[in-house]
Formats: sequence, structure tokens, C-alpha cells
Amino acid sequence: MTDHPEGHNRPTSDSTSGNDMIDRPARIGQGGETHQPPDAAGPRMTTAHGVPVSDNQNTLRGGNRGPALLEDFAFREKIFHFDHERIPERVVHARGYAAHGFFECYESLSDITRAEPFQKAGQRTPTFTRFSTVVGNKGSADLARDVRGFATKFYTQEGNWDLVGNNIPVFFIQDPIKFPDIVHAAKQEPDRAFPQAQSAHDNFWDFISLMPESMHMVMWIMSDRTIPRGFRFIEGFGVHTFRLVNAEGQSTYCKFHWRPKLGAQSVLWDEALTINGADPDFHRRDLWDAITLANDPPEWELGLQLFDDDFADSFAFDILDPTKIIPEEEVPLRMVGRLVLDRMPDNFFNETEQVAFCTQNVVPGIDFTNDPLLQGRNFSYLDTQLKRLGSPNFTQLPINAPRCPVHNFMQDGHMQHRGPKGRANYEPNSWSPGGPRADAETGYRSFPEEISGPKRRIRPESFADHYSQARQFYRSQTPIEQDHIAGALVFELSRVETESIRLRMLSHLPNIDPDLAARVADGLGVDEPPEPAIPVVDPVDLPPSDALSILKKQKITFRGRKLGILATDGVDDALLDSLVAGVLAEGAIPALIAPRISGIVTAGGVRHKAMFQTEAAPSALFDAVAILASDAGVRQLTALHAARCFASDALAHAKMVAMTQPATELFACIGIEGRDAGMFLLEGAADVAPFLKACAELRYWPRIEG
Ligand code: HDE
Repeated sequence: MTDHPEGHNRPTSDSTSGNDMIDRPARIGQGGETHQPPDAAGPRMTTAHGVPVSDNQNTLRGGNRGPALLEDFAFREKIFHFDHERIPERVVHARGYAAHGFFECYESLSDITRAEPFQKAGQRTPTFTRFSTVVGNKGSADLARDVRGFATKFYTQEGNWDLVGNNIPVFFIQDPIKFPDIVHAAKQEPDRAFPQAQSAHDNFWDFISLMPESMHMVMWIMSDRTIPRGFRFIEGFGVHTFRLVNAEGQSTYCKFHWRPKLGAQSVLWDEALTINGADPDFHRRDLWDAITLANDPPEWELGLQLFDDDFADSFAFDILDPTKIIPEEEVPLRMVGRLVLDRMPDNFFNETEQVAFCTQNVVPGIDFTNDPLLQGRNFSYLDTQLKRLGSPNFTQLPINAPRCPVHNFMQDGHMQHRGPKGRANYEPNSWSPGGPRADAETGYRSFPEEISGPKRRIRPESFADHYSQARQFYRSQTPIEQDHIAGALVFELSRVETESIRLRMLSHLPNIDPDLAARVADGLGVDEPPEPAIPVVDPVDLPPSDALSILKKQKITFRGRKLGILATDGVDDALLDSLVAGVLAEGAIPALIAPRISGIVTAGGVRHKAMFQTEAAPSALFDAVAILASDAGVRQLTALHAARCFASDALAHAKMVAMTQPATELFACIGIEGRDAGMFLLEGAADVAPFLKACAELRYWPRIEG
């Protein structure tokens, strides 16, 4: 495309009559009126074939009011392209959001792996990370109760390594042949095409209640892990056991973990319901704002659980079973580097939509194990990319292309961009130059694991204990988190219409925890709970693991969070200024909310623009709130339904809440007199610091406990 000095769509200088407008740009008053912003001109517009376009407002007509002409190639080409804009959305993980970044290695791991990103301290590898929900379609809301995908492409100098993980370290099933079934059961039911992005329906719980191996995952998905505060606040897990292989060919087993530097954090279910309506793009916006507005790139540390065959043989479960974790108390995490996401894609479709992750993408030094799920995935991802992207040349799209040399004899195919020269397109050949050759020394070599045994369709006995780790997870949670699990099960099962499915699901819970079973049965009004399901292997009590709870290892910081400041005209300047300055000093974002989007005027006459109008900003969108009302302004708030809900929801969601003296009237109006230890009076600038210190705790749980 070349620059055209005159820009596009400029009217010609000669005057036109109503009759000669067919081959000229339309004029105001001549039926083709458009309003172009004065400075909007860019390069000259062309068709896809590079032909300059004279008019992008009107199709080619025969006569002033006559039919459109087929020869209008500019129109036909534009519509043709538009008609083909969509590619198939991902069967699972359709809704996603991604960012560029880099991985930085803390220290050389060359004794453990020859993988290129881990060779030198300080070494940086470019990355692209896509987060996603699993069940919902592309347009579904961000805060569906769902697993989050956490997939990272490392552009290494020895090829692309894709670590395609989730924010939950286990999976529903042990064998990949069940994947289409679990996905069909979870997505919309085929006859009615609902519910969207929701597991709370008969088909899902019908399948799950027939699959005891899912029970560990069920505990995780019913926990707060599936309603995260944002992508910046999720952990990530490679799930399967992998192998790391060093230059001498020695193998070490490895499980991959991502840990967010800001700490894991979740919203409450009631907040999730509100957020989905008020801001269905809450997670997207959060990542976008952090990177582009706050210039606060989110970071994760990569932790490795490394172990050998002796540990694997002595561990209570099979390290190849993807429904099991290895507790950190048994194999601690070794932190080996950090992932920084510091750049949003230039174009969502080109990058986030067209990125093609494949679990088969490993580089020398990283290898698979015989985890059956991982082996099945290695087939599925490559296959699915062909369907989605339509050509085996999807590896040539910029987002998928390796950033190291690529040489082979693969040729042709749809959308081929590479044009090798010369006669050699096979190997061995005797031409000179004869083209690329395999290198036995430096090329990828699989770990030479011994394989033996009969060819059979079986599930190993070592995979048979389905309840012990589910129990361990539940018992590792704080009482608040246990309440949330019980509440989530009650919500989900109450949406199941078929009683026998509800009861079948209830029959599994006593094997996990009798108290949980009783609470869920009570919550559903089941007077006579069913007999417990008979386990193949009796569950055992495992020691609780603090690493499984979000709250037990919460980071006490307000960094990266958002304070919602609901303010009125006439608010004290010093108080507002010191609150905003204090929030910024914590590395958090202050968001001004006002009765009108035009903003407020302080007592000192300063005008502040609002980020939100009250009706568009329920307090669920913020981590903590402050209500700064003046004597006159509070009357505006008490009269406003949205302001009353703002205050009462903030309390109901256990948020830290600050208020000016006049704002106490708003609380009185919703029946709240007095203040608990999570409510703060802001009488002057000196009161800001204690409030912000409390905000670092994120919630004042005693308000809603028990
Ligand atoms: Fe996936 N999965 N999966 N999965 N998965 C896909 O690949 C599949 C599994 C995960 O942001 C698909 O490109 C099978 C576990 C993520 O683009 C598909 C099995 C884990 C993403 C596919 C699993 C994941 C996918 C659909 C069982 C966590 C999104 C579109 C054997 C470790 C990647 C696509 C992105 C996507 C198959 C199980 C994570 C159909 C067959 C376990 C994060 O190929």
C-alpha cells in the first residue's frame, strides 16, 4: 500500500450535477452523505488486489435509483471477504485473551535439561500466553464458573515449546477417549442449545456423577478457583508429568507450575453473577488495563516439581494419572524463572485467534511421559489446528512461526508463503546444494524409555483411587472456602432438573467428606440422602496441604487492585487527593465513580472526570470501595438506587469500605448503623493510610462468616 498525498474520499474540485454522480464520491445533500472526522485521512484505500478505491459509500448503480451492477468488483470483493471473516471457533477454550511477553531464567538448569530457555541465568525467551475459559462460546461472559486455560508459547532458538496448561492441576478424566464425552456433556445440550458457559445443567452432572474419576476435579471446579478475580490472579499448571532431559540423556520427571506474583485471588459467586452482567469482558479489560493503562505488566514465577523414578515408585499415586497432584509438601516447587506479560497483541484475530498451541511442540530437553491424556492431546491439538486454520501451513502465520531458522522439504499446500529455490525437495539427494539434513547429535531425540507388555484397552489399577485426593483438597481449605464449595454444589445441583441425577451426585460426597455431603443434601432439601457410592478403592485420609487453599497463602497487598471511589460534588479536596495518591502509591488503580459521568466538582472548585456513572459501576467491579460524599451530595446518593446497592453489596461481599461522615447517611438509609472493623471513617487525609493498610487484606471475612 502506498501513501497518497490527498488521502481518501476527497470530493473532486469540479462541480457535479445530480446526474453525473455515479463515478464520483457522493456529496452532502446528494443522498450519499457521510461524516468524516476532519483529520481521519490515512493512506489511499485499495481493493485486496491493490486497485485504488474511489468511493467506499455507494455501490455501482445503473441509473440514479437503478439496480446494483455485477461488475462492481470493489463491492463484490469487499462483501466476499466479509462473508469469510470467521474461522471455526475452538471446540473448547473458544473464549480467550492473550498477551506477548518474555520468560526470564533465574539460573542455569543445564544439569537437568538441555532445553534452550533454561541454559543461562538472565536469559530471556519471547513468549505469547493465551488465557481462556473452556466451556463457553467465543462471545460468552468472562466470569462463568469454569476452568481457565493458561497456554504459553515459548519462541526458543531450538523451536517453539508450547506449555498448554490450566489453572487447575488435575483433569476430569484419565483417558483421552472420554474427552469428547466430557466436552459434549459440559457444553450446551444438543436439543435446546443452552445453557451457555455453564456446568449447572443435567447433562454435565449426569456424566460427572457416572464418572468417579472426576471427583477430585469436581472439588477444584466447585472451589473459588473457577471464578478468578482476573487472569493476573490465577495459578497455572502443566497438569501432566513431563520429562526434562539433559545433554547426557539423563531424565528427571517434572511438573510445571505458574505462580502469580500478585497472589491468587477470586471473586465471590454473587459478585461473578453481577460482573457478568455489568462487564462481561471483566477479565479481558483487567489484563488490557494493567498492561496498556497502568503500565503494570503481570508476572508469574515458573516453579518445577522435580523427581526421579525412586520417588515415582514410592508415591501413593501413579505419576501418570492426570487426576492426581503431587503435594508440594512432598515435592516442593523450585522457582526457576519468571514470565512477564508486557505487550498486548496489535490485532486480536491475527494473534489471539490464530495462535495454534500444540502439546506436541516440545524442544530438545523436554519430553513426554506415558500419561495417557497427554498422549491423546498430542494427536488432538495438531489435528484441531488444521480444522481451524485450514492449512498445514498455519505454522507460517507470524504468531505461530518459530523465531529460529526453519529448514525442511515440506512444500506447497494452501497459503504457502515459503518459496524454496532449486531442485532438491527430498532427502537423501545428491544435489548441491542439497538442502537440509538431520543432525543425530543436536536434533531432538526421544528419551529411550523401555516399553513392553500386551496390547490391551485397560485402565491401570494404580489409577483406581478416586476419592482420597478429593478429600485432601476439601479438607485443606479454610472454612470460608469450604462454605463456597458447598454453596457451589448446591447452586449447580439445584439447576439439575432430574432428581435421580442430583441424588447420584450426592452419593459420591460422603466418600469425600460426610460433613460436605450433609451440607449439600441439606441445601437441596434432601431429607433422605442416598447410600454412598461404593468406591473401587477405599479413600484414605491424606495430610492437608496449605498450598491447595487460595486464602491460606494469600499475599497481603493491594498492589494491582482497584479502589472504587464513589464521590459527589463538594467533596473535600485534600481527602480526595490523598486517597488517590495513596492508592497509586500502593501500585493500585483509583476509579472515580460519580452520580453523572460528567464528573464532580470538589469543595475547592476542581472538576474531576468520572471513570463510571454510578448505575454502570456496581461495587462488585472493585476490590474495595470508598464513598466520599459531601453534606449536600449524600442526598443525591440516598436517592439513587444504584448508590444504595453499591454500599449494601460492598458490605455483603465483605469488602473493605471507607466513608466520609456525611456518607454514613447512605449506610443508615440501607439499615446499617455503626461500623465493623472492615469499615473506616475518613475524616481527613490522616485516615487514608489505615484504610489502605486494611485494603491489603482484600476482604473483611468476619462480616459474612457463619
Ligand atoms: Fe485441551 N484442547 N484437550 N486440555 N486445551 C484444546 O485445541 C484436548 C486438556 C487446553 O489457548 C483444543 O487449539 C484433549 C488438558 C488449553 O488456544 C483441542 C484433551 C488441559 C487449550 C484440545 C484435552 C488442556 C486447549 C481445542 C484430553 C490442561 C486452549 C482448540 C485428552 C493441561 C489453547 C485447540 C489455546 C485446547 C484437546 C485436555 C488445556 C480440541 C483431546 C488436560 C489451555 O485440541
